[in-house]
Amino acid sequence: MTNNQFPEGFLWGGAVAANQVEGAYLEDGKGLSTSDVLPPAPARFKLLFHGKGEIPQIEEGTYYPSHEGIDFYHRYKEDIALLAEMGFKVFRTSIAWSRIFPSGDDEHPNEAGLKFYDDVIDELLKYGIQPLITMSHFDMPLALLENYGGWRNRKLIALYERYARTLFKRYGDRVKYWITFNEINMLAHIPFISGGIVIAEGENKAQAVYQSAHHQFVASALAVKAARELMPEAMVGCMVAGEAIYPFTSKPEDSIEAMEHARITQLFTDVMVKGEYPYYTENFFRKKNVELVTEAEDAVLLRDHTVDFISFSYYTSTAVSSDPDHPDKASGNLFGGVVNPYLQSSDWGWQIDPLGLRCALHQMYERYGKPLFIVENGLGASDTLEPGDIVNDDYRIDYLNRHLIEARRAIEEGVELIGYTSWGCIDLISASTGEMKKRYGYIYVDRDNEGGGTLRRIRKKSFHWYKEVIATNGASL
Ligand code: BGP
Repeated sequence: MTNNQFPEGFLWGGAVAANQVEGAYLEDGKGLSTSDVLPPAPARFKLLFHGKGEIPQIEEGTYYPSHEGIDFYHRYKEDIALLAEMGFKVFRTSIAWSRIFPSGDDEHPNEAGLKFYDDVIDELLKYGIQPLITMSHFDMPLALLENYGGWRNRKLIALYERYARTLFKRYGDRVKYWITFNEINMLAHIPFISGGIVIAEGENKAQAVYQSAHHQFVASALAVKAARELMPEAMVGCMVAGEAIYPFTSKPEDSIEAMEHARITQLFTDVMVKGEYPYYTENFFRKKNVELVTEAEDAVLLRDHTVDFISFSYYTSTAVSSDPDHPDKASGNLFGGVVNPYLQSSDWGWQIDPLGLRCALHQMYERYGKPLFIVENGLGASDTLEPGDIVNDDYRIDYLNRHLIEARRAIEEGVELIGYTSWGCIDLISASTGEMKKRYGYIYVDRDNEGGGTLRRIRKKSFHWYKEVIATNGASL
């Protein structure tokens, strides 16, 4: 690492997810997925967090932007060419489980679905871009929820393992980097989209959440095991929504509260990285009235098949207060917390904290000592397309620039960071709002919330900025 550059071979790129870009939601044999039945905001919010006690259905008369996405399904060649123009070394996308096994438990995989990802992967490799594949990113076949109850049912472990083995056999010769579940810790916050679980009226949510999480942990361990057998060179990672956590004041009670808040995510990472539940689990579960149902072999599977790297998203930090009546609750932050008076917020209320990224990197590296990969980071903003096809997104450049400088500092300070894929490198459908207008991309997509627009792709100012960052391996920051 010289002249302010990142380490040699650093994996620069961007990230998207199938259900937020592909569209073609019922094409070529794809089954309905849990993300397909989520309407845009405001109706979406309630479903994301709590469900309605029943499985949502597509409502006639409602427009679902995600059903067409940005039409990546048909335009991936044009999009990948633009990513290549920026000099991407890696591109993170997910595979829609419902394209491969439309009902989740079908006897045979859907060849047309498999073929689509063959084509995407080959197109990436044509430009020397490594695919980083998330196997489950906020979607799963809806039939698994209807017929099994989603991840609360242990039977999903075997179905996921079969799905994983199908992917590894098909793509293992070309894909080195894999992630088993996107933001697995978000199960604790948005259980429907994250785990395909609907919480019934009056049900103990924590019981459903942690039982489902346990099943995902075992499924992930079995995927790691399968990867070792089928693709010995592959790297399999876990993925969590990351955050820096601060006590709101120096009051000791706030520190204790912040520590407890951190444990929610640490439980997820500990199991997948260290291979066992952390020491505080028994008490943590007792307080939440959780009684985990496990099988004898689970502990051994978890212990023997831990991940190779830790990937995480980072958008914001969280200030935690012990005062339940604190007047300034953070809005838009899925982690909860209160407003941090030292930080500014995005238009969606997410507080902007580049130094927090450096804290998060250190906290994770100190705890686990494994390679880290930032697989999401970025600013959701509503851009303006000016005459002459110009998008002056200086605010985005500023956000990304400041975060990358902190990432570089963390590397200088000794953290092993292997790559950075900013979120939504091309504009896409927002996961939390289901809408198009919250944009993250270097590439503008001419599409509005109502489905209007030509879908044309336009390079934003940040496109040229990022190209330079990659070309200089970070020295231009
Ligand atoms: C993460 C998800 C992504 C993504 C991102 C931005 O939680 O992994 O899928 O969308 O957040 O969130 P949003 O789209 O709500 O702005």
